[in-house]
Amino acid sequence: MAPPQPLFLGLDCSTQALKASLLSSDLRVLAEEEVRFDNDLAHFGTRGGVLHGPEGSGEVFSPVLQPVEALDLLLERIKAAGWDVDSIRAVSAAGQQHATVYWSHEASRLLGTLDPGAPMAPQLLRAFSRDIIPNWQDSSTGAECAEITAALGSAEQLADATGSSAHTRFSGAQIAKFRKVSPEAYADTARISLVSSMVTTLLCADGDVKGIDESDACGMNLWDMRSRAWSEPALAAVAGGGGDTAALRSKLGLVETDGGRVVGQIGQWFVKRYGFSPECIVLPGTGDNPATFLSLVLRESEGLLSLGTSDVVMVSTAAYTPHPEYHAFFHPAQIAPPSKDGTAVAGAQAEQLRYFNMLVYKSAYVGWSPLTPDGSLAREHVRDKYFAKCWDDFNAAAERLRPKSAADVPSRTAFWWLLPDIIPANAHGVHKYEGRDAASAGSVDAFADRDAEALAILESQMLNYRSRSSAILGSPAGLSRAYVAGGAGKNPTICAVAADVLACPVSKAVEWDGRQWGEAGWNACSVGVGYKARWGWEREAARQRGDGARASIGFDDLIAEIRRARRAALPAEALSAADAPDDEGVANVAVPGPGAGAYDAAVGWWQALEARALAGK
Ligand code: ADP
Ligand code: XUL
Repeated sequence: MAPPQPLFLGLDCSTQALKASLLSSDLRVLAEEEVRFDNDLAHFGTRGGVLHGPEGSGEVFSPVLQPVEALDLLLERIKAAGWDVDSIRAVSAAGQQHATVYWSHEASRLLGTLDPGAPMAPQLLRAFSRDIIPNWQDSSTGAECAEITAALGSAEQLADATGSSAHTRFSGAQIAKFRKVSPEAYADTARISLVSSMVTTLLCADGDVKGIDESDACGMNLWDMRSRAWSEPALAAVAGGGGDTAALRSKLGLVETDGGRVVGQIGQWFVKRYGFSPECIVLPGTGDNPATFLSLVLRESEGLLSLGTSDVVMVSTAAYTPHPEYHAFFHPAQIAPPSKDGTAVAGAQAEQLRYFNMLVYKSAYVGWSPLTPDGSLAREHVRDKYFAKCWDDFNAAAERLRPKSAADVPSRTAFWWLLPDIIPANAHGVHKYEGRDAASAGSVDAFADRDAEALAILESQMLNYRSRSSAILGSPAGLSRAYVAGGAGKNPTICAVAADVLACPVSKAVEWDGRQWGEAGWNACSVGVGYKARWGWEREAARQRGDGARASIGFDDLIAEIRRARRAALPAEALSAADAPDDEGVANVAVPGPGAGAYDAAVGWWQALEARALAGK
């Protein structure tokens, strides 16, 4: 009998749920399970996975035991669903970015002596020195942000060093606030994890608190991306008390610089209680956004437009181009050389460092509000105001006015900053302009042609993404491909305008389900770390058999190799289908049309009008 095929597990511990994806060796998603915090762990009383501090405090957090209990329940569900956990050979986790977890001095002993006869959560009651995890929506750390900024000099200098200017949700400010508000509990903290490294620690349950992943460390305002070491001035600002950073360094621990390094084996608790194989290896976890980035295997100059409640744009680059407006992170699956503070990577070959940049079009730092985001809710607002709440009417209006040739250069644009946004900084108000000359274009309250309202907001948002992604890439050509995700990514007109304005194909992940091609319906985040688990396993297996070259295969290369093999094995009907994608796993939902050339001439015009709107002129 043929040996069972190896399987791979990705976990996604985000704001509202803990999700699991089970992957085959050729990266097909075989099954998914989830635990939703509000409903499945109702005793915590969360809404949207979080609790709020006193009115006006800006505090948003979740109970620290929530992810631990969720893991207990998830494993029960996986068992009830009959997953072949004994065949899982590697696992990796994703966690909400920025959020910090505080381990007590008892944590190591408790983690190393878990009784497989009982669930994990009741055994870890004393493993934490803080009973909450501050959530990324928290906005209570304005003072600490100012201190960190001052320590580095300015917002520009902080962004230059750590990849981002100060944000209330970032870990550095959150740790500093905890130190001030609860000095004793802070002193009693043995280690500080991010959610991704916390789940990794639980998966190994060997008594060792696992290191923070270098890509996720970039969401802390503490990791100096140029020297690839903890930033001494940032640490000093967070540690306070005359700048003694040694204790904080030891709480933060080492940083994992190789996203595919084996950091441990699955814990005995998992083996004995749920039947996992002791051979199952654990790879470093990473942030939820980096994990989503991995699920699409974004290559240099490719981007992701996540058009949900708010818009998030990710851009993959080979160069480090920090800017206070957005966030720069290290690529989450690279074999980076050991950093000064990091762990060594035996036998691995350093590859060229890679990055991704994230533009978050919402005021997460002032707390979530239904009116805050400059994303779908602004689009929805325009739809409701001018098109009777109907996407079909909105789309028809935009379609009627879209440029039909390169000569059809746009002459109207609109900025919908219903509440202050962060990109660009201090953006507020609604501003509309009509006229091809930016300096003399008239400022109007509403366009004479109502249909222009639909096209103007879409073009303006896409010109924003084109303008800034081109600046990040250092090339006017901008993105070479844009993946779309989120609610508005289902709208064909929005995708078509995106393809025209960005002058590149707009794509989605697709799958052959045995009968037809369709949009991949899986949870991108847990699948992204599932790919990482597969990559780490391939390299570890090669290392064990002494194949040094294979042990340092790059993430993108391995995934491409697997996809090619999978494509070669597809039935003829899949390849001959009218909608068969050129690449296995990736299909274009829109490509630049005859009017796309019109936007080349519009970028500078739009930039000048954005400056006018910011100045309120
Ligand atoms: P979230 O960001 O909360 O995960 P989604 O990704 O599901 O949510 O996106 C929700 C948003 O998608 C809504 O704000 C809505 O405006 C938008 N949306 C849903 N359907 C369409 C559509 N056909 N066209 C444009 N936008 C849409
Ligand atoms: C990103 C951010 C959120 C969380 C969501 O900066 O704060 O997207 O990662 O879990």
